[in-house]
Amino acid sequence: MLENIAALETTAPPRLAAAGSLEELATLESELLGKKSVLASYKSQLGGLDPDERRAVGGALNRARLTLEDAVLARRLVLERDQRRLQLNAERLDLTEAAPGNEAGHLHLVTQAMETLEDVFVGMGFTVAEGPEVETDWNNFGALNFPPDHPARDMYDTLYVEMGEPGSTVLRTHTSPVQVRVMSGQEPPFYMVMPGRVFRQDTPDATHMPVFHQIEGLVVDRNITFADLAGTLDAFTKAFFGGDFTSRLRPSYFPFTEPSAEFDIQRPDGSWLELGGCGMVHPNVLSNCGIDPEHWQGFAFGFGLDRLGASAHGVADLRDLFTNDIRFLSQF
Ligand code: FA5
Repeated sequence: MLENIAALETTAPPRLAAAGSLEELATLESELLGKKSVLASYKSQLGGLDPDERRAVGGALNRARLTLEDAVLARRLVLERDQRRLQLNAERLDLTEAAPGNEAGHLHLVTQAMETLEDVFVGMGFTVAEGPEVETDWNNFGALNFPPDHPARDMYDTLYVEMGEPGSTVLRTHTSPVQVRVMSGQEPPFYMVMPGRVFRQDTPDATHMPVFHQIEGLVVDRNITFADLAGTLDAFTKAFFGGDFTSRLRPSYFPFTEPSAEFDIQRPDGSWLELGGCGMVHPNVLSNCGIDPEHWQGFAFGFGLDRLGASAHGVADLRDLFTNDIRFLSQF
């Protein structure tokens, strides 16, 4: 028995190490260590041996079992690692290498829309600013002339962050708080655009996402009128979409602008698309940011970038933009 066990301890590990697949390894493991293995049968015969022999054979059996189990484990780790590597290679998506037959990665449709918009406004003399996605209630609402508990706050299904006093910190619901950051502590004139990600408790559907993108515009200078706003938006429409697009303003309401309007563009086929809101900066907002409304006037606007990018490419459902299916995204 002892000789057989010692022989097994020498011959079994190389067999296990040579197993070519996890299935082969499982078969060998059951043959060498399972209920019908030589080791198991010797173990069942231990009771018939005299005490000295039993101790010697029992010890040898335990050592052999441990050696074989170690060999199984070592081989399993190698085979599993190889299998993972094969799987990773099969699923690998190379977005960086522009080799023949291998398409190079490119910017997401919404990022493209954002960068094009920035370029158009930079060409019109604007500069670009950014703000944080986690905001104070004051910057997102208070400074923008939303009184506490005012029903206008219900226009936005706000996501609150557990930080500071309850209700004092939000995921910004629009890019308008960046206006507050730009105006507070700086002297006008301002000609700025502010792109970024915003958050609302909206259920995803064809035209709504809980996380989406806006670009904010702010102009503050002397003698700025509503005509400057209309003219700027029309010049932007022509520069971004081309000469065969026109725009219109419809009366609307925002607490931070007065008067306020919705800004729509008309496509060459005659259909209208709502791009966002705009208006003359409310005097209370200027005062809240330390700017004297007797001396300075301004206008602001905020466009939804996802709807803009989607409709520019005939994408009917916003959700398709964010499922990250490379076959879909590579079309744009
Ligand atoms: C605003 O967010 C205002 N801050 C815009 C503004 C700025 C007005 C400056 C005046 C002055 P509104 O909630 O309407 O307004 O959103 C603006 C645009 O964002 C909408 O026209 C739409 O294009 C887009 N939008 C709104 N909610 C969603 C959503 N859930 N998913 C995708 N786009 C959205």
